[in-house]
Amino acid sequence: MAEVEVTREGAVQTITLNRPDKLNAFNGAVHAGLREGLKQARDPEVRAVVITGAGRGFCAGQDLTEFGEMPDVGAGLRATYHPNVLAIRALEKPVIAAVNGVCAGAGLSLACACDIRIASDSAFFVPGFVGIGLVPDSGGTFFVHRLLGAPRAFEWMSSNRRLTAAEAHAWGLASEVVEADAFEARVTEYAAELAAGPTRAIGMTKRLFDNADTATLEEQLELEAQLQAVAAASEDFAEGVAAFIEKRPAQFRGA
Ligand code: LHQ
Repeated sequence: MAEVEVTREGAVQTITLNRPDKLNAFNGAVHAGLREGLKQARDPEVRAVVITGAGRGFCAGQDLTEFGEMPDVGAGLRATYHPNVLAIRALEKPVIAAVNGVCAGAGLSLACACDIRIASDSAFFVPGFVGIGLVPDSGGTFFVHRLLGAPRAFEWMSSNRRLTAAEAHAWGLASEVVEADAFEARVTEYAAELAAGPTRAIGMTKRLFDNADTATLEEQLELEAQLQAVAAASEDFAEGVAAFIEKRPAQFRGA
């Protein structure tokens, strides 16, 4: 069976990391499968993407038994992890990390690179890196810092403390925690809701928030004005206004 499975249900594409006996740890095949899945997700018919894991893990980070695949660590990161992290940020549509279980190391970085994290109550989050004498990579410092703020991010990432799903929720790392039995159904429902939204506006909102991290107020105002002009010219805006006036739910088409 493939190390990464890509399926599509309506406008939702699901990418499932599929090495359950290794808690879906990354190896070359997982990187390649994820890359292919993210490439397919560029299809305009796809309006929401879910990344999840098979079995009891989301992803345990780098496969430590196949570490030999990467004799030059810096080059290895650049060639494997980086393109996928950048591809998630470049997708102009929402990417949900459906954190079904254990989430560690570069698996934590992957979840944090996504736009939204929903966690099963059986999931837990652990830095991993410091546990084996490494620094956070694959965007771990970038995203965790932004999600939690520097003091909490540093304290956590230097401690290797296991966060329960409830703690992750309290910290704002996960937007929602769902009972394990109801998790899949809730993810399906949530992804379908997002996929029925005004995808271009949601995608541009993502771009704006990413830009806001480094922009000045003047630059941000300017980009907002530019992208609002694009949004205001979209079919979905016309539909949104018509639906409001006609007092009916909008039927967005992502166009
Ligand atoms: C694994 C793994 C794993 C292989 C569980 N590899 N088998 C990038 C590239 C360059 C440099 C290196 O760094 C990176 C980025 C990184 O991601 S570094 C961080 C790598 N990840 C870790 O250090 C986490 C290692 N795993 C753990 O600490 C634990 O397994 C966690 C806390 C994730 C889960 O603990 P448990 O729930 O107690 O499960 P377990 O430890 O029993 O694991 C289940 C199985 O999965 C087990 O195999 P076995 O044959 O004994 O059943 C583990 O060996 C295997 N597994 N993580 N990363």
